Amino acid sequence: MTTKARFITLEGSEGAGKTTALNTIKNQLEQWQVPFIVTREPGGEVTAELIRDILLHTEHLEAMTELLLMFAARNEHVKKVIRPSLDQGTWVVSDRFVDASFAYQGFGRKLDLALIKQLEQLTVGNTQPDLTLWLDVRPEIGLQRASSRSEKDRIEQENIDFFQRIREGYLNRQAQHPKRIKTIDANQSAQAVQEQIINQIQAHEYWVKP
Ligand code: T5A
Repeated sequence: MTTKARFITLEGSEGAGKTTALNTIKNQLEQWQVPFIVTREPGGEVTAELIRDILLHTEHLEAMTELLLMFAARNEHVKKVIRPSLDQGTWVVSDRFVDASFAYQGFGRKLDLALIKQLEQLTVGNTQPDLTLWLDVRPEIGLQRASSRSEKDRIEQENIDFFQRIREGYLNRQAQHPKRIKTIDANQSAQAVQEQIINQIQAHEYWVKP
């Protein structure tokens, strides 16, 4: 096992099962006895959490405003929480990160991908995840699961075409970053999803000895 702190992110559309996946990752890191924090986006830092509230609960936001607020929150999160944690040897597990902006704002809202790339360079820089687990669920299954929960936030109220485009966005990101982004078939049972996650974490080339 390497001693360098690592950065793991979880991605997926609504109802993909990120909550269960987070618990599985936490258990694995506890077993490895590495120090870690669990955080989320949008949010994960005091000001970023305030921005999250605006993002999820404002009745209407222009797509460009949504994009800029996502990155404003991310800038606070990266500079004040993620980077300092990694620098002091603490692993970071984040429920969503920059891939979500490409999928949701780029593909979902059809905003310019080159602009998103620029914003990524400005805010994230080289604080890129070492491993991203993308929980790939068919939108109709994910939305059905998510509907069993309480009130929908602003983004969850979008139609199925929006979530189809988000899936295309994640497929596109995975094709561009095949070593970093590992696909988990999240249409399966919770137990089967959990097994895939454990396998991917244990097998990941960055920290497992050959
Ligand atoms: N966003 C975020 C952007 O647009 N751009 C960005 O850059 C970023 C960072 C955040 C929103 O912001 C958007 C994306 C989001 O719309 P959020 O609440 O953090 O909002 O994100 P959600 O995706 O909404 O997260 P959730 O926690 O709501 O979804 P999960 O984690 O995927 O769903 P989960 O784990 O709660 O599961 C849903 C239900 O399904 C069941 C669970 O028990 C639960 O009841 N379930 C399963 N059932 C059967 N089989 C399985 N395998 C199951 N897995 C889970």
